[in-house]
Amino acid sequence: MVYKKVQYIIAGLFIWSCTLDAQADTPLWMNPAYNPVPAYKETVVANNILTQGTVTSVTLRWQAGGGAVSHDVYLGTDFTQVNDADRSDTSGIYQGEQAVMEYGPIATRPDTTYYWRVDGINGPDICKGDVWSFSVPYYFYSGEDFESYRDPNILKLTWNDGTDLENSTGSTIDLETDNSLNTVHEGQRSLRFDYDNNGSTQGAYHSEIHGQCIVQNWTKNNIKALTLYFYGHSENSLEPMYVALEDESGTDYAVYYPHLTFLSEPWWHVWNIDLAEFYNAGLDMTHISSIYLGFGDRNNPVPGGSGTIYFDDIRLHQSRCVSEYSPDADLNHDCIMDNQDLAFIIHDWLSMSLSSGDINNDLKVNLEDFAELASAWLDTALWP
Ligand SMILES: [Ca+2]
Ligand SMILES: [Ca+2]
Ligand SMILES: [Ca+2]
Repeated sequence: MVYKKVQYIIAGLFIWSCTLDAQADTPLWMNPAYNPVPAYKETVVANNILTQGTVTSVTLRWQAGGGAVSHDVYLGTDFTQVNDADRSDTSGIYQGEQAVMEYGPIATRPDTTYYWRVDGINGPDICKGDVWSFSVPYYFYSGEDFESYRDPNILKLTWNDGTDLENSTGSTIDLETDNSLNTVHEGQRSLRFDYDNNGSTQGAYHSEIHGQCIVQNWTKNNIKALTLYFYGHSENSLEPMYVALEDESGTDYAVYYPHLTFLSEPWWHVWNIDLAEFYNAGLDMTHISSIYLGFGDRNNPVPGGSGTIYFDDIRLHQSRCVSEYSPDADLNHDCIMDNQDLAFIIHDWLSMSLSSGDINNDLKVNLEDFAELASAWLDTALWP
C-alpha cells in the first residue's frame, strides 16, 4: 500500500496534514479533529459546592474534521508517549476506536496534566490529530469562584445578605466585574462585600452572608482544607473576619482570620483554613449545609465600624504543599527536604550573617543546620 503525505493550505491560514491512502477510492483527503473539550490547556475545575452537582470526572469531546468517519483516542499524562503512540500501543494510552465524538467520563487525578490525541479514521486512512492537554488542579471543588452569576440578583439567590428578609445583619453584597483595580482574583467576577457593624443597618453589630451548600460531604476525596482569597481597602475598619460552617443538625462554628491588619491592604491575600478546626469543634463534616462569611464577633456582637472586602475563589483542597507551613529545613519551600535544600547550606557554609541556609536562625550556617536537614532528609511535608 502506498501512502503519501498530503498537505492542505486552507485560506492561507491553516496547514492540515494527514497521511492518506493514495490508492483508496474515497476519501483522498481528511482533516484533523478540532474544537476539543476541555479546551486546549484548560484547567478543569471539578465543580462548585454551591451551585452545581458533584462532578469528579471529565468527558472528552471534539468535532470531526472533514472525511473522518470514526476516531481513535489516545490519552495519558506524558506528551511524548501520547504523541508517539499508535494502534499497536499496549501501555494503556490507546483508548480504542470511537464511533461517537466523545470519550469518557474518565476519572481524573488532582494536580495532573492530561494529554490526549484524536485521530480521524476512514477505512484504512488515519489522520493524526494534534496533542491537546488539560489540567486538573490541586483542589477538588471550586467552592465558589463567582463566575456563574450574570448579575447581582442571581448572586443573591445563592448568597443572601442583609437585604434579605432572613438575614438581619449589616451586610450588602454586589458582583464585582470591574477589574481595573485588580479586585477580581481570577476570571471575570468576584464578590464585593460591604460590612456595617455600627448598628445603622437593621441595628446589627455584625455583618454576614449565607450560602447553602449543595455538596455536603466535605470529607470526600480526602479534602483537608478550605481556602479563600480576599482583597482589602485602606479605609476599612478592622472588624474580625470569619468563615463559619453549619452542619445539617444546626451545629455551627466560626474560624476567625488571624491577621486583622491585612483587611486594610488593597491587594489579594490567601486564607488557608485547616478543616480540622471545624471537625474538632464538633461539626459533622459529612453533612455541611451552610457556609457564612462575616465581619464582627458572631456570637457576641458589639458596635463596630464598616468597610469593603472583595472575596474570590473559595476552594476545597486536599493536602498539598503550602510553603508558609513547610518545615524550617525546607529551605526552598517545595515541601521535600533534599539536595536542593542542602545546596543552600553549602552555598552559605560558615557564613555568619543572615543567610538562607540558616535553618535554626542562630545567624550561623554550620553543622547544626546540616543536622537538622539530615534528620528530615527526604521527608515530605504537605499541609494540613
Ligand atoms: Ca472569580
Ligand atoms: Ca525543599
Ligand atoms: Ca544555624
